[in-house]
Amino acid sequence: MTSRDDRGFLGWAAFGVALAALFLGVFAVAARDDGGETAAAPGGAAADVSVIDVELGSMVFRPSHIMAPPGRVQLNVVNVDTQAHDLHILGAATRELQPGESEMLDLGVLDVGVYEFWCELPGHRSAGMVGELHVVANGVAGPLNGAGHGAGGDDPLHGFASWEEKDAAHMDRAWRFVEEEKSEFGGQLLEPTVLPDGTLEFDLVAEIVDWEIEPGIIVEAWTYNGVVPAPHIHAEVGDTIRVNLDNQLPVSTSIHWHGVILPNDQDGVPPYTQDPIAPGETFTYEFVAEEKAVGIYHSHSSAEQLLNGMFGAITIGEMEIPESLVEQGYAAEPDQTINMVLNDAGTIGLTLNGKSFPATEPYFANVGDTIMVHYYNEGLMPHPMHLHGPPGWVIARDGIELESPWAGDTFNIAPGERWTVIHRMDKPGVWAWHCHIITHAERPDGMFGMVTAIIVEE
Ligand SMILES: [Cu+2]
Repeated sequence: MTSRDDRGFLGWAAFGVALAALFLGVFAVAARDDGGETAAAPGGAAADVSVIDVELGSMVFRPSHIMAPPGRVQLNVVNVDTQAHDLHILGAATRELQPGESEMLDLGVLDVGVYEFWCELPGHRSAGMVGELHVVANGVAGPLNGAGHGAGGDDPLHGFASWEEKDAAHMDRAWRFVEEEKSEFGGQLLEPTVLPDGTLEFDLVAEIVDWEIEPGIIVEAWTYNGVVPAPHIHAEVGDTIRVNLDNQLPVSTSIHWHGVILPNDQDGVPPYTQDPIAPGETFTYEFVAEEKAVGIYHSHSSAEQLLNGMFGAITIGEMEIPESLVEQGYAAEPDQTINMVLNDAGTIGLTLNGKSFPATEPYFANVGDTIMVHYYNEGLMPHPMHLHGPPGWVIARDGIELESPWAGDTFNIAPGERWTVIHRMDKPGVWAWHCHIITHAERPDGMFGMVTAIIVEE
């Protein structure tokens, strides 16, 4: 991976102070209630044991989707139902628990992956008693959706000796965002080869690489061209797009062009529209860009491929800023357009554009700039994205321009959706930008995951 310091970011000390103060204010009030307990050592050392509460309810696990960082995992299984249940996972199981009974189930040391659990009593599994444990590199012990209640919320110091020590750990992570050298970012524009007939030809290689999501946290990512997100493909309406996909994965694959209008045989869904692309094979997709799009291309061959990194933006044409907003002082053409791909599972974990804070990309703007943000959710749950400061206007949903834009400051992007939002940055400073499921943005030793900031200069 190449190092990157082309913006003089290390000189942003003054903003760092503002950043730290800002983040303190934001998260100091956020209640820690992630339903789980990570035995984090003071100073933010990695967790040794993750203890997660799971309730056995009426044909349901609560929560049904749980998350943990790699390492030793224990499930505190409690039967709150009026009939017996058990919990099976990874060759381990609780005994048959009667109403009111509980058992601590030790799963041992787990590596990154998705592990199914279920109740083995006759008929219970098919009635819905199934769930998933997602072990992700930057995971936090608890429900995957960050909601719910459980053990671990009793210690406001989260294992630190004092509030000063806890603050120091939080400030350290915030400062790292400012001071630490950033590694390679994915999602850069992919330059096509322009053929004599005008066709834009793009080359993609599906391959597994080591990808740094946070300094020191390197995961096995499934990628296009070795980066997460995959390179950004852009064309204009009317262009012919040709994509050569070289499959260097150990399994078959395919690309679905989500949100792009194209002929059925280019839709990338084996076996309906094509055969699976075998390991070592190359397959060529070709279609005319018929309509504007804010699309996402991704593997349609397994959840693992997609969640572990095989996703990237494909845009056709530009979303237009409505005249009604231009009249209010927004620029007719954005000063900058930002693609922000959201993920929350697989090896990539809780990330913005394949990076977890403090490794996330900082953004820069000048006072008065109009920025256009395309959000793409490639994860398993909605993420309410919140940029501090100016409100935003949703001008397009899923690449379809709205007749009436609408305003807000928090936008709940569901899996598969793409929202286009306009902001005018009218006040200088460091403006935090994060998912507002707070457990996707903060953990006991400070901010992590789905957090970045935009730095606005006079
Ligand atoms: Cu979130």
